[in-house]
Amino acid sequence: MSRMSTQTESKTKLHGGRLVARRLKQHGVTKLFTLSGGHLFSIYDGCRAEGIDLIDTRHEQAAAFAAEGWAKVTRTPGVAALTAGPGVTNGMSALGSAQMNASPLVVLGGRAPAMRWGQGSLQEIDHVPFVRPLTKLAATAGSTDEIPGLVDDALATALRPHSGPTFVDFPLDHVFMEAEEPGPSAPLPDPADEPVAPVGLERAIALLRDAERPVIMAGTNVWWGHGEEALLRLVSERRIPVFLNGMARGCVPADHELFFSRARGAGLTNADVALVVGVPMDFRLGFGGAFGEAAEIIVLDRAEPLRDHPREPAAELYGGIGATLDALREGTAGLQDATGPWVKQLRGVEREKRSAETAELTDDRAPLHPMRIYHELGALLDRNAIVVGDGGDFVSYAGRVVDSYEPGCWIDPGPFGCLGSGTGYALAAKLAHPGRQVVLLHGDGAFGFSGLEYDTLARHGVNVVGVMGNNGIWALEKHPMEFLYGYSVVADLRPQTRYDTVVEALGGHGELVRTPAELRPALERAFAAGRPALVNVLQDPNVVYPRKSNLA
Ligand SMILES: Cc1ncc(C[n+]2csc(CCOP(=O)(O)OP(=O)(O)O)c2C)c(N)n1
Ligand SMILES: [Mg+2]
Repeated sequence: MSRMSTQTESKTKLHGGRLVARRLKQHGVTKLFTLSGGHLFSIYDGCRAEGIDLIDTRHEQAAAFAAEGWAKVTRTPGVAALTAGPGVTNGMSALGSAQMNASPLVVLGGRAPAMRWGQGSLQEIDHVPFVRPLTKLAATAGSTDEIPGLVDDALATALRPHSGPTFVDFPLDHVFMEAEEPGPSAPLPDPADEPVAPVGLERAIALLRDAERPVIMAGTNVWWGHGEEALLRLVSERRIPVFLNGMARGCVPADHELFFSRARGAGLTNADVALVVGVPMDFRLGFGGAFGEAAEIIVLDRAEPLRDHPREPAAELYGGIGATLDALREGTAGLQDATGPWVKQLRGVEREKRSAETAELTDDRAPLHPMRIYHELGALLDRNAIVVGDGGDFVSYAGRVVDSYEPGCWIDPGPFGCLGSGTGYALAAKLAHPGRQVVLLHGDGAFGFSGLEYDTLARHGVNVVGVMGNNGIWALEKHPMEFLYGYSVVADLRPQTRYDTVVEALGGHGELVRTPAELRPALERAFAAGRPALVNVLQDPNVVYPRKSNLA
């Protein structure tokens, strides 16, 4: 050990950065998202030697969100390397986000050298205590020999249920020195191996079998747990209306006869039995209050919850989502004969609510109504287009009206709600699926956090199409504050800023849209531009999103 080296080849020993890269490669990692820092040079050298692509951003936040986005669209670990000190602190919002989204994000940190620890090296700070509350594993490599095992552990722990972020940092001396590589490690955990929930099944089956108005409310862990096919089978064969949020969107296609979105209020409040799968009863479900008081709740998740359920479930199932959904389907033969009137009732509500949207979807005003923007955009989207949302009200509207037909097609920040996450997510989504449309919806406020990443998109030839709802305000804050106080502060932006010319200056294609008639041709040019593009759509700031609550 202990010879400083930047060589990539050595007969029996490899430098620490090469060891990092070899473990990543063995486990199928093909991209490393990063922003340069000397503490990371040996990891770059290792990646170069092992053929792992280095994708460099303009802010570590974007690198870390890109890694989380990679995880979201591939269901494999997304990996970011962040330099010591400020590199790691800049990645913390993405760690918080990944924790709430259960995203298998792996952050590799640079770190001041161990041999000088405590003497005041550049950027010397102990990351572990401040990333630990955000991660499932946070550790420092104690020597070069420890590196391979720690990288294996960080990847496997990130994937194991409940999935979530992990962190390892590498002291400069350890990651530049050499050690022998141990033999190959165990393969990463596979959700297909997760067994059926060992308890609760009989009770859950009994509840469902007697139901007349059953619903399924499914969320993000269905996607992480690879439960989408079993979910579709259960829904289709037992004819249970289904509502989706988070990363479960698209698990049942939007045009499936049992999929509902506008009828969610009616469905959840009037259900007699609700199967809540892969999603906590958090604010999005009114802490359980979204379901009627008399509803019997069956909870299914990949593992026991990280916090107590806000209301008592009638049955709890913790195990493989696919296996358990299949067992529920097998145990409830005949249920489909009972749900006909209920499905019909919800379909009526769904139809009525959808037709009530027509006026807004075709609204002629200039600057535009956000619904009109989505009406025009929707007409150009492929069935497997990936839509990333990053903004306030503009994205809330999208969440209501943009339909998903396949899972992994709707990417939003999730319950952490971090503005600025979208550019990293979109970068990763398009790198993972270069043949598919990737559309990035920006609020004009949100754009400020990561708009300079169009430089990253342009440098790496990643042709994301951005669509901005430019209302010159932080609408999701301005309107509620005016409602509460009769005035607003710190809620205004410059009106009509030419973010499209900013994107042009960064090497992209820009479009400015002032009227509805200009929008579709501008979108078509953006999709055909052969460069990352931003369609800057001037949007009416007076449109108030019909919001019930946003904080609790
Ligand atoms: C990092 C971060 N800072 C602040 C907020 C609070 N916040 C939520 S929505 C919003 C307004 C977003 O404005 P914009 O992106 O222009 O979208 P609009 O609501 O105008 O459509 C703000 C400031 C947040 N969610 N994340
Ligand atoms: Mg705005």
